[in-house]
Amino acid sequence: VRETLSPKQVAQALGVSESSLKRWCDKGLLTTTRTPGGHRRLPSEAVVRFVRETGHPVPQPELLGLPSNVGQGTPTWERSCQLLSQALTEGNEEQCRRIVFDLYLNGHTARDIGDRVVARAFHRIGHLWHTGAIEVYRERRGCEIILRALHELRAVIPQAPTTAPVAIGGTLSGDEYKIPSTLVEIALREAGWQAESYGNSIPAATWLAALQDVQPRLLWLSVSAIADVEAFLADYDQVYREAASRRTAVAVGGRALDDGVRSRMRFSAYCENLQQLADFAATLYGPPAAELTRPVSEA
Ligand code: B12
Repeated sequence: VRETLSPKQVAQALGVSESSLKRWCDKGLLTTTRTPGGHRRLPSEAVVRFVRETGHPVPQPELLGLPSNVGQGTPTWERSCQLLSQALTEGNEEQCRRIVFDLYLNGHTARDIGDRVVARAFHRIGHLWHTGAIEVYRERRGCEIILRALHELRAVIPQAPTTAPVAIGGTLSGDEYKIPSTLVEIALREAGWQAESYGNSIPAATWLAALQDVQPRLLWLSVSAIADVEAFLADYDQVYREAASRRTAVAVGGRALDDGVRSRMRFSAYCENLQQLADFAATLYGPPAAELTRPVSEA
């Protein structure tokens, strides 16, 4: 996704004249910036926001750096999930990007896309792998593809102001699962936070240093794999205690946190999905609702 665009590029992408586009900019419907030379530029996130709010068609999405044929038709959750798992296992990257951006441009939230399409598609893929229906390389390649698409999605989510609270997170030692934490970061950014994922397999000691240096309002830990429960609980306890002593909220989630493990942990919130995280995060910080005013058809 291109970072900033010229009025000409945006007008062509939206299939309107340059003068109509400039009128919309003057009316404040589209945010613009100026180059040092005084030329108007449009941040791509502002263009995406305009399309999501107005439902304006995008006949040439490639000019915005978006997948071709995006924004045509109204996608449904079930169909999107089915198409995504198929495209991921086939390694069809363009189709994966299209599915994600179709939903987003249609006004759906990134957290719903994560919960209702990405997570479900990977659950299907996990099942296909488990039953021997697909080779493991298809699953791994699918992970790489979705991570690239999610980074593109992240790039069009409006940046939070520097006054917004900071959230950091990732996984503890031994947990290589990248998709959940990437989704958490995106969901928190969408909720108006300055959220940054620090990545995977981070030892407890260095989380303590991060809590000290960054002093976030919220720490999230995603837990998809636990090799040794006792070692995990000892690591986690250190991190939780440090966070609690700094009044940093701790949100946890992930498929490895079964009842037995969870009952031995302390946390501010345990979330089964991104919607629950957004609901919890809103109790800590509530920026003016960034939700769309346009009604979105229930897919
Ligand atoms: C991709 C994958 C991997 C990849 C991940 C690569 C990467 N770069 O991320 C890697 C290579 C690490 C891997 C390895 C293995 N895997 Co694997 N893997 C998967 C797979 C297919 C997808 C995982 C995923 O990312 N899902 C997408 C996310 C978004 O979904 P999610 O985790 O449910 O997350 C949602 C919620 O849980 C929640 N959430 C999650 N974390 C958090 C955190 C917070 C703060 C919040 C608020 C919410 C939240 O929000 C998310 C969105 O709704 C799953 C299948 C499945 N059912 O998920 C198998 C699966 C988890 N793997 C499995 C297995 C067996 C393995 C291996 C043992 C295989 C092997 N023999 O080597 C190893 C073990 C690794 C280990 N150390 O434990 C099994 C586990 C079975 C079991 N009983 O536990 C599964 C279920 C596949 C299967 N059906 O058998 N795997």
